[in-house]
Amino acid sequence: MIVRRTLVAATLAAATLSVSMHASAQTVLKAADVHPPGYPTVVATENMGKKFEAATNGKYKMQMFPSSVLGDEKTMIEQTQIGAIHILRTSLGPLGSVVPDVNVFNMPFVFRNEAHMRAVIDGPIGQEILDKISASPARLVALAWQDGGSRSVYTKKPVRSPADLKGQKIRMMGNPLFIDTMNALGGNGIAMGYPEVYSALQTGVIDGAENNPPSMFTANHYTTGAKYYAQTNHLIIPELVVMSKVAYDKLTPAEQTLIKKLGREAQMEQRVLWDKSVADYSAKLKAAGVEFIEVDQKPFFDATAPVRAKYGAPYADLMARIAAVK
Ligand code: GTR
Repeated sequence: MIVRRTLVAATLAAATLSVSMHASAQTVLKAADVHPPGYPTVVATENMGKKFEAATNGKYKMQMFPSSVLGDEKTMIEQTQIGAIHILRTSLGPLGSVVPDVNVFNMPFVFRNEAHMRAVIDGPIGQEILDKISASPARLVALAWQDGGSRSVYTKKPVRSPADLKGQKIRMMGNPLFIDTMNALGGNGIAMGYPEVYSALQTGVIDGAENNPPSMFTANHYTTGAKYYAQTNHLIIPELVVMSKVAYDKLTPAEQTLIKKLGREAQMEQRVLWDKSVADYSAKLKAAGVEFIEVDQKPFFDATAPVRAKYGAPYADLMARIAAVK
């Protein structure tokens, strides 16, 4: 039944796409993001679309569907795979369930800090992971990276060490790796889509979540009583822009090269916007009464060693190459 429904949905989506891509002179590329208008990822992706429109003399126009209006990231990844969404900005987190090779970047403390993560994604290893996504059976073409900063835990009771997480239900992104990470830290990891986190915090279904300051602020999570932001920085997960292979294959070779080039430009543009937004939203959170707690990262790092051992085992060489990047 589920298989049949998926097939019907896929056929309908493909039909819609071919209509939208051929019926008029202008092709609308549907883009999506969980974040609201004005968020760095949304702005950089929109600007990529505007440049693509200008460079193709209006042959293509990108239409952004922000604020999770098309669903959570798991749903949107599926819609992108079948061609119902053409361009998706997503975290690498939920993509790990679809393309397991990307999980190397999803491991806790795999990057020393954000500068290290940026050096890796900008270089050959970053390109290799993009290429693995595009070459996988997932029917996605990885265009470029974006920045999601560092994720830290926020709760209604202050957390200063892994022991303080005991018994706390913490929302994690949908990927078993993250549940294992939270459980290794002593908490109870609960998988949940991003759009549901606010009400789950409000109703007490969960005791906390983990994210970067811009997300914690723009999704209003800080208004639910989860006002202790423990700077664990346990995950530094790059984000990315992918294109549906259905849509990508309809571009001419020159347009394919162009969209990748513009994706790389968006990667650099978003980074500047990102740094500003982390500073701005951290200040806003503090002004709203959120307490930023400095923690000793070592016990968090040590507690998650089994997760790196388990998920990193098939990628020992790659992990050594990541560690060697200056
Ligand atoms: C944000 C990220 C989103 C999404 C969200 C989440 O930081 O930008 O792509 O992954 O976190 O926690 O689901």
